[in-house]
Amino acid sequence: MSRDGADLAELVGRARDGQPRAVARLISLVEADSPQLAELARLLGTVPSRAHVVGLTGAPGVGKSTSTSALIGALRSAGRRVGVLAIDPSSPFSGGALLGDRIRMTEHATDPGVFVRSMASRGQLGGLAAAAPQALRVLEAAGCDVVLLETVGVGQSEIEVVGLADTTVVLLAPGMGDGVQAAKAGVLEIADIFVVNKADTAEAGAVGRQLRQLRAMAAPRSDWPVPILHTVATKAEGIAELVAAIGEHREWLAGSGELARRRSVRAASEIEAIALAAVRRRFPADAVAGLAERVQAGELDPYAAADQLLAGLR
Ligand SMILES: Nc1nc2c(ncn2[C@@H]2O[C@H](COP(=O)(O)OP(=O)(O)OP(=O)(O)O)[C@@H](O)[C@H]2O)c(=O)[nH]1
Ligand SMILES: [Mg+2]
Repeated sequence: MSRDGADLAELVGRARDGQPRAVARLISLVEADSPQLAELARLLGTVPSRAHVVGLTGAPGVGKSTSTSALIGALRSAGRRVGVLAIDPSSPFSGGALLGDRIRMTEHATDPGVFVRSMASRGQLGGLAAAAPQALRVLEAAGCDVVLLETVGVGQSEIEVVGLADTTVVLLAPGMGDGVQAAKAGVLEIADIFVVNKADTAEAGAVGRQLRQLRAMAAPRSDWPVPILHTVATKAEGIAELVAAIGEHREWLAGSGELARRRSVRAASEIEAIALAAVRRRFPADAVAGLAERVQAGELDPYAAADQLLAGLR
């Protein structure tokens, strides 16, 4: 663990040189909500981000990790430097490490142009909103052109992760029971690209048809025509088309002004999360516990208690 600014600057320098251990240590600092994060942000600088952040989401077992691995292969062949951030919002511990381990064990393990890190939610106020953009900046400093954000775990957390991406890829697959069901439950609105994975299985055609029907019924969110692609991630089939669609979406984002809009929304959540965490850190020790006792004893209502807490900050 680096102890002072000089060490941190050295670490950032090594990350910029693309040293995987330095990248790993910086992302660990981010994950651990280190007091050095403000200094880290300063050292990383404020240039506009070049890296394209691509979120992959979908039900468990749909093929996110397999697709991520296939995408890394295709992007590397095209000479791009790739970062992968596996995010597990459901757990305060690194459940996502499983994915990192899996990818590290594949053919990309020794490739110096690939950085794979997993990050758990800090389980705090706006944990991910504050932590993930900073982790993305670290990966970008290390020269990543594309960062793949893979969600681990399910639920409304997927939506939170989507807020971090420039382009959101929603994966469906036959036999997941909830494939198209998930699409009905709001994923339709967040997808920039649909992928029907496991196209080598019998029911893949039916999933594609149902999805096309749903897409036809939904009001278009923008003039971006959301494509439905079919892949066999295990054989990297359809992955070139997916890479092409991701590239086209990136161009559309830039040309339409939507890229700047999405990134402003992301920055707003990040700023709020940082500010709220800073406020929380300034609560006097045990102040909340003391007020809570008075609320439960019926001496104080919770709004008055919150006012007292905030007044104590000034
Ligand atoms: N037949 C077939 N199997 C696939 C395909 N893609 C992935 N699989 C298999 O589906 C299983 C789940 O794939 P993963 O990539 O681990 O899925 P995931 O979405 O990352 O799963 P979680 O991380 O648990 O949510 C594995 O056994 C894969 O080998 C495909 O295109 N066709
Ligand atoms: Mg996975």
